Amino acid sequence: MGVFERIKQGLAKTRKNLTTQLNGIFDSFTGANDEFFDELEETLIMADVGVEIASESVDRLRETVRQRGLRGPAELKEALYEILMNIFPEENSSLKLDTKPSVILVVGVNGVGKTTTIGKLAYKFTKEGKRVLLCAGDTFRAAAAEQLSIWADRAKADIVKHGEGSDPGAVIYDGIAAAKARGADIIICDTAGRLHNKQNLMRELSKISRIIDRELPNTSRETLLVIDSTTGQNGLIQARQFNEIAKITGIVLSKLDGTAKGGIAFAVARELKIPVKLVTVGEKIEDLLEFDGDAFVKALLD
Ligand SMILES: Nc1nc2c(ncn2[C@@H]2O[C@H](COP(=O)(O)OP(=O)(O)OP(=O)(O)O)[C@@H](O)[C@H]2O)c(=O)[nH]1
Ligand SMILES: [Mg+2]
Repeated sequence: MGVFERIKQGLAKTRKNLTTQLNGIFDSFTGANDEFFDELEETLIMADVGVEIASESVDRLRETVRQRGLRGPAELKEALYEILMNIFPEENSSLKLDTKPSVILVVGVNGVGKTTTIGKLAYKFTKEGKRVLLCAGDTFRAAAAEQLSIWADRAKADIVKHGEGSDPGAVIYDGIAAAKARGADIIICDTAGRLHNKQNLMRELSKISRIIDRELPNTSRETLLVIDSTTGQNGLIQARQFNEIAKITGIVLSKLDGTAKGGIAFAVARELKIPVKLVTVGEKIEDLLEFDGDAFVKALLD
């Protein structure tokens, strides 16, 4: 199955909701009148696109219709497609991992899909022939390292882990040493999503970050924030908080298969000004896709 088909499948719930409604609006098109634009705006808001983006997009569509004298539903749909696509930044959203080793630090609140995403990422890289080492930096939750070990096995990646309650900084330190000794291409670090309080989490993440900087200066690093797309606009609040703690270089929008409100991708792209780099569309090891704004919008409006 091609990437486009997989994103379409991953968006099945959103498509059933948003796409069906959009098609309904365009099919019963009787003219570009207030009623039409109001309905369109409402539909976009319901899909979690965000009030601001919905109203802006509809205003721009109104303007485009006027300027270009658009009449038919197909023309309008094409114009909407262009407007929505422009919400995603032009810049290349692929991971920048140019050095050996490179580091990916994965952060996010508990349960969003960090560990699962790491397993999928590891699999993607080992399939490309890369040597991957996972660091079990979530020492807070008892079963966390065990869960990561299972993914390491599946993905044929190495893993460095310590016991529960140990210092995640020490795990990262050992992981980096092991990666250097074994000639790993990519180090992927898991982190705790839940600590006793925000200060602890902040301290822990900045410590991990400092150790990476110190032990691997001039190394490509991605700090990926995983946002659960089923939590809707709440994910945006989390993202702002994490961005204060660590410099986030990319967003992973997880569980896109589990929501009818995939419009959150637009809100994330626009409001955070951080590129969405990956999406996950299921619990299986291959359910990770590189994000492509063009394909995403096409899959929604197709
Ligand atoms: N449907 C669906 N479920 C997912 C996806 N990604 C992860 N999950 C599920 O979400 C749950 C939490 O995933 P984890 O990877 O353990 O999340 P985490 O962020 O590591 O959680 P903590 O370690 O507790 O902070 C698991 O049951 C996963 O199977 C996805 O893309 N789609
Ligand atoms: Mg985890």
